[in-house]
Amino acid sequence: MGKVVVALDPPPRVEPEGWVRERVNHLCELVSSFKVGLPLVLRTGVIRLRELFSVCSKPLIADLKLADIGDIMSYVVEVLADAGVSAVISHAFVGRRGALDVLITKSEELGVKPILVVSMSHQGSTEFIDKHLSEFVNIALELRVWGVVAPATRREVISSVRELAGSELRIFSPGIGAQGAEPGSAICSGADYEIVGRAVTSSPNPKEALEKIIYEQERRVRECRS
Ligand code: BMP
Repeated sequence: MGKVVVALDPPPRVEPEGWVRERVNHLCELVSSFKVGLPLVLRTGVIRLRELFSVCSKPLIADLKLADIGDIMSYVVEVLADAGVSAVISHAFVGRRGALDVLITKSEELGVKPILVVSMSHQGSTEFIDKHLSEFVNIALELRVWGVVAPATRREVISSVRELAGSELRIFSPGIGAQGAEPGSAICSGADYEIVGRAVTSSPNPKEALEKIIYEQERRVRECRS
C-alpha cells in the first residue's frame, strides 16, 4: 500500500463540492489520508467536511497552517474536531508558550493529532523558516506532536529532520509531482508519507494518476532500501 496523502485543493473556478466528492469516491481506497485546506474550507465552510468525507473512513487532515495565540488556535481545533477532522497542521514558528503548548493540550483533549510545519517546499522557506529548523524539530519533540511537515523539494532537509527526530515523529512531505519531486524520493530520504495534490487531482483520470504515483513510489522505495 502506497504512503500518499492526497491534498484536495479545488481550483477557483470549479464547483468545490462536486469536485471533492468525485475525487474522494475514486481515491479513498488508495490514499493513506486526505488533506484539505483553505481552498476548500473557505468555500464550503468547515461544516460541510463531515458530510463530504462520510463515504471514506480514511483520516482527514486539516491544513490551515495555524499561526495564532493558543486560545484562538484552540477555538479553531474545537471547530475542526466537531467536523470530524483527525489531524491539524500548525506552524511551529509561533513558539511554545501561550501558543503551541495551549494548542497541543487542547488537541490532545479532543483527540485531534497535531502536526507542525518545520520547513516548507518553496524556496523562500530558506529565508526565515529553515534557519530555525533544529529548534522547530525540538519544539515538535518536546511537545510530543504527532507529525511534522518537511519538503520533498529539498531532501536534505528531510534527512536532517529524521536525524534530529530519530523515529519519534512522522514526517509528511509535500512537493511530489507539481512541484517537481519524484514519487518515493522523500520516503527514501526519511519521510513517512508523501503529500500529492495537483499531479493527481488535476489529472483527467485522478485514480490512474494516483495508481501510477503509488507504483513509482513503491518501486523507488524498494530500490533505495535494497
Ligand atoms: P501540490 O502537490 O499540488 O503542489 O500540493 C501540495 C500541497 O501541500 C498543497 O496542499 C500545499 O498547501 C501543501 N504544502 C506545500 O506544498 N508545501 C509546504 O511546505 C507545506 C504544505 O502544506
